[in-house]
Amino acid sequence: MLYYNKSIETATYDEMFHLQSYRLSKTVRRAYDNVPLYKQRIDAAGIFPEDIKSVDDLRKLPYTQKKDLRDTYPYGMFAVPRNKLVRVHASSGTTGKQTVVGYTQNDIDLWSECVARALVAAGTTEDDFVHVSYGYGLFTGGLGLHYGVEKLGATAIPASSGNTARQITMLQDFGSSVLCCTPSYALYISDVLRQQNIDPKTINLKSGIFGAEPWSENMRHEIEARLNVKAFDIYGLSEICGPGVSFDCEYQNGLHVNEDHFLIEIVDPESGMPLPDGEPGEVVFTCISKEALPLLRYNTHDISSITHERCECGRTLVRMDRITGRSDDMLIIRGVNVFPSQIESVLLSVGQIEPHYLIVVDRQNNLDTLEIKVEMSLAAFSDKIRGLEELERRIRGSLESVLGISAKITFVEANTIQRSEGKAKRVIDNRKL
Ligand code: DLL
Repeated sequence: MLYYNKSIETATYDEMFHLQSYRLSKTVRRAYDNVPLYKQRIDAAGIFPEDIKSVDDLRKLPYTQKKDLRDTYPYGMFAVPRNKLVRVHASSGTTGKQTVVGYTQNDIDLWSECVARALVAAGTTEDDFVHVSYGYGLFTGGLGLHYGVEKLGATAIPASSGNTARQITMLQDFGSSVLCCTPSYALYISDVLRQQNIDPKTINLKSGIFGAEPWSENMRHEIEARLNVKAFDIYGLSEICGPGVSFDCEYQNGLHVNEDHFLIEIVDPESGMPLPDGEPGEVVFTCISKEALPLLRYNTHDISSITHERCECGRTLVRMDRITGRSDDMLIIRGVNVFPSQIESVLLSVGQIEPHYLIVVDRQNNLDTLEIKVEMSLAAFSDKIRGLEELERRIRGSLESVLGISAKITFVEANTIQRSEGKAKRVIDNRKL
């Protein structure tokens, strides 16, 4: 099976444009009639819902922010009566109240199809046993993947996260061929395999579907080598539906956006103006099929760029570049803008270290300091001091030449940096305390 929904995934530009325009105009009308915040915003913008006739009119609409969901917590932005909801999820967020999102039965069905498309693009078939180690619960990862697996007709193993030793036994015994979890949990699993002297080849995994946090191309290579799998990226966020907003295909060349349901724009973080293909900026989505929570021009603050160039897989769906980070996670160190994923990429290109690191930013005497704690491989750690000095020099040199920042590199022993079963926390910024 090449595609889950061939007519959509390979639609012509005109077909997609017409479908999107039809859905967009209907959604704007529904949002206006049912969500007080949208009526207010659309009135304030001096437009009428019927002014939005096609995708070309998208720019006339006001933006939505996470704050709007918080201000109307918990259900104020739902466009359907509560008895039409079949499920709610919530994203924790580090500050403030949770963001609550809701789904009608149709919303769950379309979300499951989006995930099924991602699974098929990663080579999953009805014959596969899919081990889902994203957390089950209010987080959309576990149930999102689960419903997609069932929609496809493959077999879901709802392992959830935690108890890694038991997960490994299940991977060995249950015949799982696909693993779904965060990239950092995939690494953790590979660590435990090593500790237990289990050859990953003895587990029959062929692929991994990893997402929910930024990860670099070098991290992809690392995970592919350690787990003996092909690693696919999957992106999404609760506010838009959950995992499956966009997904990698076999060419691993950008993530195809399910744009028959979610319109994507890239906007300049400063001016809010939409940017052309190829230029990085903040990712903005408009939901055009969802019933319960039809967010219009929702600014995710994730950073990416898009391309309409044809992909070798035959899908015509617009592609977004892997997320480099969130604009609010960007570190400004002595005036230089850096994303943690860029640091990760440099670290992993140097070799001889484990893919576990912690970035510590501080301010001393009004000057920003950057320390990167890096785990050494066991072999390198027992190496002579001269070898370590040379490695430190190489890492510092690469950081300076690639990112233009200097950093203190501290080597720590293997297995001392805290592992993550979900989204990893890799930055400690003491300046904000
Ligand atoms: O993380 C949904 C998800 C679950 C996606 C499982 C993929 C797999 P939230 O908890 O609402 O939803 O967090 C959404 O996580 O805005 C990004 O900043 C980040 N994120 C999600 N997927 C990726 C990815 C889920 N593939 C936030 N690459 C988003 C980079 C990602 N960042």
